[in-house]
Amino acid sequence: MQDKELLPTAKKLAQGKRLNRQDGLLLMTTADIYGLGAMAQAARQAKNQDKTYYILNRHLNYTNICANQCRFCAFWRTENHESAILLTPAEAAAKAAEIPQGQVDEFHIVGGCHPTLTLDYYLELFQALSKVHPTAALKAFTAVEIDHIARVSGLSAEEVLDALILAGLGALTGGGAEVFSPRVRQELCPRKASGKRWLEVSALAHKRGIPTNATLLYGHIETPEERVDHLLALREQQDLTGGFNAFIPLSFHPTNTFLSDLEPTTGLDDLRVVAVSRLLLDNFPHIKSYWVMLGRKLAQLALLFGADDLEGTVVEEHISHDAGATTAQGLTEPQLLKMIQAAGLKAVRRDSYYRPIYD
Ligand code: V47
Repeated sequence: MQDKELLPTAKKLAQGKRLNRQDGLLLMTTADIYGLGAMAQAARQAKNQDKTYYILNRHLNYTNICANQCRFCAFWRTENHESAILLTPAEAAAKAAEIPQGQVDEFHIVGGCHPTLTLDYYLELFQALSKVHPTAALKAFTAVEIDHIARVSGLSAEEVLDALILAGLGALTGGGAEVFSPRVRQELCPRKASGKRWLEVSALAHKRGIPTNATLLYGHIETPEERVDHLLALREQQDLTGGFNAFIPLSFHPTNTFLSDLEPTTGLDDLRVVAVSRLLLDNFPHIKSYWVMLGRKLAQLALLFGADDLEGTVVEEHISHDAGATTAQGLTEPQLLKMIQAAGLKAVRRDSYYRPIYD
């Protein structure tokens, strides 16, 4: 360990003790990336051994029309914009029908917060997709979308979740969490549901047996303290409800956003956030290395810095590509296998609930 200041934290980890805010801040600011990485990798090994998960999935964005218009986002459009998109359920089903049977285990469905679509649209979307691929799980919407759909439909979030669950909802995605700090939210996404509400809606899903994911959008105006506090708020919620499956750090992509003057994140900062997440989120089963945003090479390296999940085949991605991501739109199963196996790890094809399909 080069950074001797990390020794008390390392000792706590060796004794199986939980890290606190001070530990988190030291880890989030140390220059000792190898020391940090070694601790995170030990935690990954203890939790998941060599297993590295991936899924055959499709990302499906049903609309980019969004009432929130966040300053960090290049994906949203106003309703009358020439590149505004709103798929009808039939159009979404036609896209899904292009996928051969057995080649999709999950639809990852997210969109903008559309100003007028009500619950019926989302139920029809589920119905249409399930008809084409009845065995694919519907991992759909962020906690922010659930809150938004409820308000537009004149319903409670509980009612929306119950109706979606009856229609086949299997899990919520982890987006919309951004940074919980009210300061950051006020500056970058003032119209979006608060961090407190994001956590509340996640808890409502957990109480109904619906697992969810969580994210942190980092690398813009947030401070190390705000990163750490975000992670600790997630850990606290997980202690209460236990329904989070994976945490996904999302590296900010500035192109075409209101923050386009900012530099993208560095590789070392990306690895740092993965590693610190693994160490602070001791009650999260999985940390995802999202290759779409990290890039293939860094995503592979992150598998040796605490991450144990590579997301999946994805196939079509708009949110980070609209913001300048230069990664492929999708990867094939052999490409994912090569990344995992070349890191000396054991690839496990999973379903949406982290049950092995084969390994
Ligand atoms: O909610 C928006 C973020 C999220 C930008 O749950 C940006 O398994 C970077 O949540 N640069 C959507 N990020 C992606 C997401 C996700 C991805 C993969 C897997 C899962 C999962 C969830 O992307 C948004 C927002 O936080 N985002 N704009 C940007 N310019």
